[in-house]
Amino acid sequence: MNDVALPARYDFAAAEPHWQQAWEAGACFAAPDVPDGSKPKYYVLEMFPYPSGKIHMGHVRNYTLGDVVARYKRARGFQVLHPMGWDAFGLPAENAARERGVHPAAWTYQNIATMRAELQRMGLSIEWDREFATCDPSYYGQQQKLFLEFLKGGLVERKESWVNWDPVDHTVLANEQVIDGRGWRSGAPVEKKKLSQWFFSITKFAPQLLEALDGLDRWPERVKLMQANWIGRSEGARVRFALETPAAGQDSVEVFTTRPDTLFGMSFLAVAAEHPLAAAAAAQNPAIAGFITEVRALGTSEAAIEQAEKRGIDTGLRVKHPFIEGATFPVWIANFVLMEYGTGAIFGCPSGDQRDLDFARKYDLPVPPVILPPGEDSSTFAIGKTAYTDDGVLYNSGFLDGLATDAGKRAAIDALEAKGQGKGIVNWRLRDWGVSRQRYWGCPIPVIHCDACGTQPVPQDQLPVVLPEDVDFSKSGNPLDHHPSWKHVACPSCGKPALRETDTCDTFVDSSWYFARFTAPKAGTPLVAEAANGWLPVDQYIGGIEHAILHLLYSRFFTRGLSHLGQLSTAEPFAGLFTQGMVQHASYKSQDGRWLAPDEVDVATDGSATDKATGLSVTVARNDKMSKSKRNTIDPGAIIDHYGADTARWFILSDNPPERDMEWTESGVSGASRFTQPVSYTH
Ligand code: ANZ
Ligand code: ZN
Repeated sequence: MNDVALPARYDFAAAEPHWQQAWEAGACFAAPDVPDGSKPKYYVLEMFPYPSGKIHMGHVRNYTLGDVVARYKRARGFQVLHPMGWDAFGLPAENAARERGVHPAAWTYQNIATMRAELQRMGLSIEWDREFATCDPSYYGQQQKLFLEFLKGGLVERKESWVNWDPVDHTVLANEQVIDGRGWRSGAPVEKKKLSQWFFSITKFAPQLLEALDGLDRWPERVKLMQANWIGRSEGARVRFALETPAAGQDSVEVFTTRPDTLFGMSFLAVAAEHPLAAAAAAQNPAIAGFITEVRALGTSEAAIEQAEKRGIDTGLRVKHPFIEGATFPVWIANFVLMEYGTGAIFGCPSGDQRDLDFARKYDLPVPPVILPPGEDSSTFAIGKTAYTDDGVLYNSGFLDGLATDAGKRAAIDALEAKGQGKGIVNWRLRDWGVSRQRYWGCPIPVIHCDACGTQPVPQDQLPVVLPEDVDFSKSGNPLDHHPSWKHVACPSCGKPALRETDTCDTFVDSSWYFARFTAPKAGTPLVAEAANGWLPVDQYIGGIEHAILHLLYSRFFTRGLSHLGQLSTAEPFAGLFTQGMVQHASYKSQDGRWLAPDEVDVATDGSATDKATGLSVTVARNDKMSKSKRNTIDPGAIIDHYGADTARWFILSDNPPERDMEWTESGVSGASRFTQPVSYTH
């Protein structure tokens, strides 16, 4: 034992606040407005938090990782920018208003105050002077300017689109908010509806967004692959099929296919439920109308459509085959054909496509094989329950016989083009980004609708369009829409009474340029060129894999848009991306089926556990996702109270490689605590 008179324990509770205040007083983490070139610049950023109420262990891991990079780079002589802000608009604040009568702004700013204090206790080397929340008028007002610049530059447009409509809540639902065909809040069956909405023209940059992925050499391959699939470049053909008898004012139907080589394996044509031919057929036949209503209840989510059983109905219409003289095929309406993709119509080739095969088997449609797999004999090869989707050699295919898949595609396209019945095209899966939301707690879209003059941008001297504070959440629908006066304005062009747009922006818009705003967070313009061009791109961005697609893609689009409009010299926002794993925790279930919190059990060294109250053994699930319902969340604040921030940070870094999931354990954190004791004395 040690008999020297050292304090019994390193006193983190005194030391940590002491140093945190010293850093603050010395402005130790302040970055210059513009990197001055005396040292290399380094911009490190963690995905900013949504102010939900309290920080969680995922935040602790995320911000600790970024902090280590920031401190390391500073120590290595870099000029480091390391800011923090709040992704503060969104539905939970409105739900709090409806459920508890608290104003969304009050709820949000209160949560921000709590979470800021928690983050500050973590001792992160953040330059708090740059902090903003996206719900500050000084932020969203600048965003409105950007919206109008994108509008002027042809990167925003208003168009009709199909949306999931909740008939009870009177709002558009995102696909994730449609659960089993019903609105997530109201439980009402969702309708598909056509609405005029604002769109960012992300598809204009589809080729660039895809090609530039190759240059992102400090991004995880997995994320790049997910983005590439989302953008979804498909080479194929449009093929026109003549209708035997005209319908819906058309004498033909166009399909998109990636496999024109399989045209001789066709057994039906299928259109989406929203296709004009489907509507024409429904007008003649109530059974068809009924089927269409059922399909619409599925919503617009691709995942839901993918999982649903393949179903269809014959319209009675028939089309002629482009190559086989005299042959005609039935036109079906099928639930797996999406109106938003390609032309909203397909030709079904059951032997070469699994969905088509499932469909053909269900409705007893023919399954002519046309691709012979390598090593198979054409006299014995047969299709059972599995379609053959790979390459092979064409047979039963007229002039294409004997050609391999690629040559067959080219030959089919050449023949279609020669006959004027089709053409080779590239199709993109990416859709334009619909940003209109019928919600209060978001950035107002800065336009005015005038009956005489059409859609008018809000004049610069009337920006920002600020959210009204006196709003009524007791009615359903958008509070901005039923506010008594807010939307009634004079047309900026003719001065007659006009209506303000009452839709607000998707909150993904707010997070699509915040990293650029951090470079000049208080400027009276959205960006300051020298600062933005000096600091961007972000050298190291850190966040969860759940943002692999939308947030990162929208940010890439915004940056590209800004550079297209001459506002930025860089086209990519994030040079390096790191996606961290989750923080998990064991969960404990008692023998009578109750979830027990970690402090209600005794855990043995072998990981088994007993209920403190009853002494009975409990079922332990290791590495479970932290969730309130399983009572296995760990509160970072309590950990810092007990062990100090350094211990929490040390454990979260030392346990497992940062890209992997890690398990938070009591034994792990107390081990980390013992480790920090001797190190701390060297302060
Ligand atoms: C005939 C065919 C034969 C097809 C075959 C595939 C295999 P990707 O790669 O995703 O672009 N398709 C086209 N439009 C569709 C829509 N609106 N809804 C549902 N499916 C649609 O897929 C293109 C293929 O998906 C197209 O090629 C088409 O089916 C189908 F042996 O055409 B194929
Ligand atoms: Zn007017």
